[in-house]
Amino acid sequence: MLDWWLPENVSTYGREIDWLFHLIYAITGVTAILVFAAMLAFLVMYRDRPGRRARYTHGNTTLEIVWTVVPALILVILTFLSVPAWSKIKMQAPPPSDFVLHVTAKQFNWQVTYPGPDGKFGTDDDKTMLDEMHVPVNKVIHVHLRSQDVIHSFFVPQFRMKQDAVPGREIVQWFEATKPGKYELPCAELCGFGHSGMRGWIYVHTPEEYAKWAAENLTAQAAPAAEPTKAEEAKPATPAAKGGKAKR
Ligand SMILES: [Cu+2]
Repeated sequence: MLDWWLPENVSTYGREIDWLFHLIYAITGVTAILVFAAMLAFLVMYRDRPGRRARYTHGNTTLEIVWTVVPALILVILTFLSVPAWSKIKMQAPPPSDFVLHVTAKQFNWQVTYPGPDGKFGTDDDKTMLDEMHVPVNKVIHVHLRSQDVIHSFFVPQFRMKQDAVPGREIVQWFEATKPGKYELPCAELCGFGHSGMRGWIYVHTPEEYAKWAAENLTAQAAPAAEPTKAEEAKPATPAAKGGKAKR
């Protein structure tokens, strides 16, 4: 149901998010229909007619208790139903993985850093891409998310993944994509004048394609993928750098 208007899900935990989304959508949809139907019915039933006088009512305590308790119960039940998905995606430690990326958001780009041939971050051979991420399919990817200036939001609709990047914090998130393709990575937080242009692309490759891409782009000899001026800006990932431009 309703799948035609959500973007295709290509994430291992997407089904759980979609199920909750549809459940909440159905509850709010039915509630909206009931409210509008009651409103229309009352408009007709209590319309002005000759000889009819308005009557004062003190209200109905039972009714008020019912319409307070029922929505409260629905909210509590929804909370409990959300706990498994929420804790799996956000609260528990991510599933173990040796594939770690550092993503530093800044006005108005995503800087995606690979550890380079030595497998360590913060060394000279780190490779930083601008607005571009390449990952293999069916692999848990850890994303260490930071921001260099203001709050941004890392959002991949097809992965059902959304996480704020907050200055001064490093937030670890994860995803596992189930289908190769090119997926949009827009910033979902109004982060400044160029916000609408802040978007990147995530390329999910088959393992063979990824190995080929990595051999061409992540080895010591590979040229930086981003154009030089932007790559210069992109390299240092100091969270506190101000004004949207990193300094060495
Ligand atoms: Cu942003």
